[in-house]
Amino acid sequence: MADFNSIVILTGAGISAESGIDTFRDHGGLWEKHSIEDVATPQGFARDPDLVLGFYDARCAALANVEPNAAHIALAKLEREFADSLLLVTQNVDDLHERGGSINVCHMHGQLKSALCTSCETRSAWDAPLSSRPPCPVCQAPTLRPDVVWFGEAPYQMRRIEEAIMECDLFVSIGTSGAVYPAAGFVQQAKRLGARTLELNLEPSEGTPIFHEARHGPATQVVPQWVDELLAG
Ligand code: BJW
Repeated sequence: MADFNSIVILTGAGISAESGIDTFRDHGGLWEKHSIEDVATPQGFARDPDLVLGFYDARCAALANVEPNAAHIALAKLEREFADSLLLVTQNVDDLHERGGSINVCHMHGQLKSALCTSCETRSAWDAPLSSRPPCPVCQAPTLRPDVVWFGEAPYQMRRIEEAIMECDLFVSIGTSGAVYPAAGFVQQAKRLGARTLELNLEPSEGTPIFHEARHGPATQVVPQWVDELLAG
């Protein structure tokens, strides 16, 4: 097995694209169809909660029609080999890493299948529409919102991620444009602390020049190939 003691993998929407989930910034992506300010900010939610709840209800329901792909499955295989020495951090709010077999997934931007109560701040596993204003299972207030991180909000589990980045000797970014912080800054942090850095993306991203190595192509091809190389090496 390859000579790395600790690996951090960051995934973005590109890893789920071939499963049929829209990315955000590609041609035809979500931000061409919806305004970020309207659906991905706390201010947008305050202005028009029905619009926002409908947007996330539809995306949550759509998860029933998609399956994990070869890239998700390859990362689960890698996790089985590296166990606690690998942290899989995803910006994605879908559940395809878990359904692909990954166990220890850090969802820094939250999850579609979770609801956050704005009254008692409890996060509850949730798999039903929120637009009908169901009661919070803990405090009963009808104040559930999607448990996703909007612009201006703090991402989840930042301490855990930063600790893993400090320790890792390999940082791999998969299927993300590198347009959104703090995730976009992880590669620089890892590199500065001495980790080898690798980008796997469909095409060169804004951040490509920062990485030691970049491989471009569809995630379902480049990810399983890289995992096999790493496990053979
Ligand atoms: C394929 C492929 C295939 C396609 N195979 N690849 C000015 C400067 C710096 C920062 C800021 C600034 N002004 C404001 C900020 C901060 C702000 C920010 O970054 N803004 C930018 C616009 C500049 N960030 C925040 O507000 C964050 N919070 C924060 O910073 O809090 C402060 C804090 C920090 C640390 C500790 C404590 C406090 C919150 C960001 C929240 C982002 N939320 C969203 C929505 C989540 C819910 C939802 O899903 O609706 O998260 S936005 C959206 O973008 C979503 C994604 O997770 C995120 C990243 O997108 P991603 O995954 O990269 O997708 P795309 O579409 O951009 O790229 C897809 C890639 O895949 C492309 O490269 C394709 O080529 C590739 N691809 N097909 C392989 N088949």
